[in-house]
Amino acid sequence: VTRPLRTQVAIIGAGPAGLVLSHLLAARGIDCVVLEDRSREYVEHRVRAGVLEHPTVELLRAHGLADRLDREALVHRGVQIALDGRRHRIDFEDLTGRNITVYGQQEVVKDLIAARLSAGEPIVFDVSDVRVEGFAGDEPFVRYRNGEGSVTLRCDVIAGCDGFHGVSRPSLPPGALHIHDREYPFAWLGILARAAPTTDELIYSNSERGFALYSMRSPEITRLYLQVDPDEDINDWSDDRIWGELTRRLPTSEGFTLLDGPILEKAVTPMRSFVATPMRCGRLALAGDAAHIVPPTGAKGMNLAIADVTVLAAAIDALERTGDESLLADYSDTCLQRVWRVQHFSWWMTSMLHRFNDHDDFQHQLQRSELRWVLHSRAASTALAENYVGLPFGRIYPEEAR
Ligand code: RFL
Ligand code: PHB
Repeated sequence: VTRPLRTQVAIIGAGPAGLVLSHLLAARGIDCVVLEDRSREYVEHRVRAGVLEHPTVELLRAHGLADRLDREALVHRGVQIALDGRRHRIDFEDLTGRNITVYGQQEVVKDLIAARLSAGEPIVFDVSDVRVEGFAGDEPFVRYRNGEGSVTLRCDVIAGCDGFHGVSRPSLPPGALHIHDREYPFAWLGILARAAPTTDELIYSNSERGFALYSMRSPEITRLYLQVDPDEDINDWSDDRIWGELTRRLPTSEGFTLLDGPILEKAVTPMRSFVATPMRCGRLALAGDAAHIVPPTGAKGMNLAIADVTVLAAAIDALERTGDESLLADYSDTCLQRVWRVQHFSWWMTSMLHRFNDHDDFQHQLQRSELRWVLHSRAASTALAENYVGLPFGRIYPEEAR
């Protein structure tokens, strides 16, 4: 057993939320320790999201964290949506003056880890038995084990950035949280393939056989997804079956070629909408997937995680600098404005693009009508574009009284 350590902020989890928070705090001269239960190797190679919103890129740039991103990432000025094999383009630049950036989440994570370690700031990987305690009062602490034994880390605030399966959310007292959630009758089978992308934009395809998404990571790597049953066994999907199904669902007859290649990675991801409220209990604040999950159709999860921690960093700054707890008290309400907007957008994109119950013809006709309206009306396309490129961080309805 080692003697208790002390820091200003204990951050649980080295995903996008925890790592970005560590940089935002460092920029304000606030000390923190990031605790991660996986290895550095593991978190740097976990394949996940790929789309960065405009405000996310601006934030990374403003903190000097976008050098490699600016060299290597792909800027997309719009997105394509296919219906019945016909492609339509939503032009983000024209509709909003903004764009999105395609850059793998694990690349963001690598850059954030490298920048923090090279500044000599701590990230403790491979910890175990993490426990968050004392947060109902103003002397919270975290207990964990590392190679040397059991450690107690005292702090002013604990940031629960440990994802959906972390320890922070389950550590709240029973009854402290209200859970709002929804499950969908499908999942996504995602692959990463060594094959050159043949368009410079993503294609979201609503087809009679189910949803498919054409995305990419680099000029050599494509990222593709298929709607499948939630209990689908990945072993039933040979590479040939995957490519065959992608060919049928993507708009391949209309001047778009799907190049295949070796599949480097495949996995089935369940789809879920989930919000735990409030996002704070005393000195424990939840951020990112620890507090909420969105279905991936809107490409929002990583961006929303980063939006949360910008609010949290400002709240912790006020507390540390002047003892003012009011921003921390408002943290949950401030975040939830944007969280619910993004929840709605992600649910809306999911509902417009997937194949639902075959027997509900009325619902099916409504879905097609809505999607056609979005593709043909400038007002409706603008609504999609504005949400997709990313709403401002912080309070999105600042005029509403607190
Ligand atoms: P993370 O990334 O899950 O990080 C949490 C970290 O906490 C660690 N951890 C613990 N550490 C210490 N002690 C414990 N007890 C711990 N328990 C867990 C974990 O190892 C991990 O390192 O959460 P964070 O930071 O909130 O970030 C959220 C995002 O990762 C997530 O929302 C996105 O990946 C979602 N997502 C997408 N988001 C986008 O913005 N754009 C996309 O295009 C997009 N596509 C996707 C996605 C997620 C997917 N999957 C597989 C879930 C596509 C997929 C397929
Ligand atoms: C991805 O490239 O992984 C990706 C892109 C768009 C989404 C979800 C995932 O909506």
